[in-house]
Amino acid sequence: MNHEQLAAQFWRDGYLVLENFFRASVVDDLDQVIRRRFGDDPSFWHNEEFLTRARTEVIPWFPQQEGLRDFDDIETAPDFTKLTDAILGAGWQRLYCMVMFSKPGTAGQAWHQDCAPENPAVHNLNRLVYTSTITAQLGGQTVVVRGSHRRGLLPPGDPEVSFDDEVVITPTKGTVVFLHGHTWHRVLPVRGVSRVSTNYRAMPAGTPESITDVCVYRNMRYRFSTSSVVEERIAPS
Ligand SMILES: O=C(O)CCC(=O)C(=O)O
Repeated sequence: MNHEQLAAQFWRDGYLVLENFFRASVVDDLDQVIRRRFGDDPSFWHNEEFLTRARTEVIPWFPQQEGLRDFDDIETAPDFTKLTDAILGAGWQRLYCMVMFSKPGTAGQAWHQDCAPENPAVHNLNRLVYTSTITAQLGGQTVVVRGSHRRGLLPPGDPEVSFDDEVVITPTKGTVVFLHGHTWHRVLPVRGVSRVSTNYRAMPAGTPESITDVCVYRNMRYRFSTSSVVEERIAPS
């Protein structure tokens, strides 16, 4: 694996898709841990205002913060770390491991940037691991706008309307997606079965740990720590 070449591709496009990065046997075990934890019909974690306004129906879980060690091996896998070194440079830090679960028949995630893009040097890095295969039929594909990590603020507008130049990613089991926090991205509605992704978020040296507290949607900026809208970007309907 040529880490430097892949890092250059990441910085050109704002994302990088690596199929078969992890063996099925490695991610199958994690998928079972995740699905056992959530069961068939978990309750939402975010409040009603967020679910409605953000058009984002996802339930987060931070397993390492509960002392679960099952998620550590992936995080310390040599190529995973070396690629992060090549992308973020010396002194980068891990943020947290967040599993995201969406029930069938839910909205997915509307367009967002994980953090404010005003300062291009201050950002997080999503390191998404897919433990089960997503298909167009099942829904839940991840959609990005190539190069948008260099285009500044996600334009205000309808949270879910397509961009002409969007790219739809349909990850298979074992795929890893590295995604810049300023890249405009979303998750399509989930239809067939529940959808799972596991995000080992990281950040460059010197980035504040609160980097992902305020998320930018097309209709608002939302602060997770206080569960509040901190900026209306279009008039609420
Ligand atoms: O689950 C995915 O594919 C995307 C996750 C995402 O949008 C995020 O973590 O900000």
